[in-house]
Amino acid sequence: MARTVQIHPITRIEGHLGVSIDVNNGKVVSARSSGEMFRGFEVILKGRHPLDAQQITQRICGVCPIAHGTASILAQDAAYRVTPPDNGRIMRNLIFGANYIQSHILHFYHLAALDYIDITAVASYKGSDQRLGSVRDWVKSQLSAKTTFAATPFLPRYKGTYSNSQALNIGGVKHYLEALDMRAKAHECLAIFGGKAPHAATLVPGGLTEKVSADKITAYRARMQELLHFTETCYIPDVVSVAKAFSSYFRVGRGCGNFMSYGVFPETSGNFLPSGIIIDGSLENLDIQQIHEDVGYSRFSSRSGLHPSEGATRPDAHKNNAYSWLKAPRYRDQAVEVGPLARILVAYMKGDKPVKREVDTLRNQLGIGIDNLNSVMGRHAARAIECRLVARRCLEWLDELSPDKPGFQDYSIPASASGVGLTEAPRGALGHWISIRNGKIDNYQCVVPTTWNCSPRDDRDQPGPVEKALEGTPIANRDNPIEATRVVRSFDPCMACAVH
Ligand code: NFE
Ligand code: MG
Repeated sequence: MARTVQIHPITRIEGHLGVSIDVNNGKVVSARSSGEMFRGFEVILKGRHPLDAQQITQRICGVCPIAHGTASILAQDAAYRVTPPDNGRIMRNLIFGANYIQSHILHFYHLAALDYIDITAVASYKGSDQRLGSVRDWVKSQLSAKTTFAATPFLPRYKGTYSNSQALNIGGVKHYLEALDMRAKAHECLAIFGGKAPHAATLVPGGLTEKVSADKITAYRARMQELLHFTETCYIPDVVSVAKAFSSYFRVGRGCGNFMSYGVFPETSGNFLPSGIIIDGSLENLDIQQIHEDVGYSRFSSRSGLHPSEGATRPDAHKNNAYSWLKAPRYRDQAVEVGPLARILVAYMKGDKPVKREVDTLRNQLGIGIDNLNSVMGRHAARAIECRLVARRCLEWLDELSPDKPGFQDYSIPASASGVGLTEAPRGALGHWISIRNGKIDNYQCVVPTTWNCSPRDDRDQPGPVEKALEGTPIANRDNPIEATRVVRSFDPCMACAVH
């Protein structure tokens, strides 16, 4: 008989996620993903001045604020019919690119790597690195403590198989510490054109309020070169080492098989990472009219199945059968996975040359097929190669800036207007829908990456992408469901965003 195992809360993710899995004969037979804690940003925004939106929505999250700020100003660009000049478009890309890199490094080292790297191996570290020495002394004190561990990001942890390579374990912890410095550098890049980090002050419809100058370009370039170097010499090699040591995870965590990208980083024509949807096994152009959000199992009494342009958010904490504060977004009634893997697969299927080169190099290194990317390790690998692609492109964008030209195009705000802003947050497809009446926000709806990925069942009882990916996961020990947490973390969930 199936036994239900609760993993609640899931640690080392952003926000409050509970997962319940039914395990039978050593495998997950069904799963439920619950987003906890109502937030209410869509309610807060009603009646506000439209220009408050890009500041308020950035507060949905401290990890991907630029994604929300960007979606908001794109929605307003559309509503006010304004097109930013090239400098504005490029500075927006530079801010967003820095935020991507910060987020991807955070996810691998500070959230996911400890599922694979054995922190206790540092107890035998004999080298002279001071910071590693401090970690060693702390690990030793924890291992010899008679009482239970204090809760930390490292210990306690689930029992399970961790890496037995000293090089990977000690190197991984060393890079964990260096990654903290790298994230600070990425935030500095963001602040050079964003004014401050994490929540940028300069994002406005029509472009950006910051001006281009040679010293800003130089300051950004120096830091971005370091970030690219770290990505190429630490992040990608560490992901490859983990992937080789845990290669069975190229067959675990297979998702729903549908992948969507709205496209991101606008160029003079098209996007650096293209839009598209892989659905029913083939690549299609996006049609955002096919998006709706169900609330059959979500704690909302507003109508189910609404398109976001007419979306409604009425919380109902005690609704029968509801088990999540996430709505269930669907495309043509189907669950869809979003995120770096979706972006990379869409670009790959579109024949994007730089993406194809990265993916095929990685596949040769690891001896895997394209189908294996739909997995736990595939998601980590896609995120790492995307980090390199974005860092390289950021360096090129710097050369496209013109210090003597403006970054902002003026506009006026109509009394009534509406617009949609579609972009790709680090975790996947993000859309903001704004409608303005009498100069105030009449309705504002966000459909967010982790809402797609961690959604509960829809009105047709179809599971969300994470729920689906958990099905079939082998669980060696029901008291230590480490395999399930590896599946969930591979999606890099952010419940703060997902609930919004
Ligand atoms: Ni709070 Fe976010 C990203 C957005 S995820 S991290 O990336 O939008 O739902
Ligand atoms: Mg919403």
